[in-house]
Amino acid sequence: MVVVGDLFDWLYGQRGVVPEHLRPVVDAMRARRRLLWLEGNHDMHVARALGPSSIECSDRPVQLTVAGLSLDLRHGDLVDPSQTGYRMLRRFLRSGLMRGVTGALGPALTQRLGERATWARHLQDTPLGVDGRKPKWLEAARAQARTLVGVDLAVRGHGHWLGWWDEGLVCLGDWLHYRSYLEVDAEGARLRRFEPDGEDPVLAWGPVGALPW
Ligand SMILES: [Mn+2]
Repeated sequence: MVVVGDLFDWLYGQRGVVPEHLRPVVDAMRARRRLLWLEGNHDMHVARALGPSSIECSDRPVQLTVAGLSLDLRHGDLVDPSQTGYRMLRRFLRSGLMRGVTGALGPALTQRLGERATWARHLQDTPLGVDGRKPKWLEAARAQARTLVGVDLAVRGHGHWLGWWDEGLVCLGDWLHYRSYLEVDAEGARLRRFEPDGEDPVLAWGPVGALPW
């Protein structure tokens, strides 16, 4: 299992601390035989939070071959090189200064403030019920996917553009409407929707563009 980031609204990892309300999800992940967690822009320093763990973490793009398919896995917040302001914010959040500040605040306050700031920003960017998908992000993600050599599928999160494009771009993570995931096995790849009861329906077997929001 691979998580392509932003599993939580906010997780800034401090040594050995997983906030209590996030623990059931993390425990379920630990119970998997093998799990790779790619950090997003809402989950940072995940390895530090988890401590020694069966969960592998990465803050870099990862390439994996699964059942003969070559996958390029990234969260996707860096697909657009023109977003210089965002890149500065990202660097700050991962800086030593931020580490010092969060260390002084302690885990509980860091969590509370982070969640509050994230939620406020979310409401500002995309008021509830508003389609927050940015066409510019999708264009950048498709352009980046086109530059990748020897990659069958470029799997991204971040943009909330659930869908599959001709370049091999697969975007996961809508606003929990589809509860979607990509399944890869010897027969190929398909997008599915998680159903708690019964079989998970297939959403796409190949490029279909964006699924309805
Ligand atoms: Mn993101």
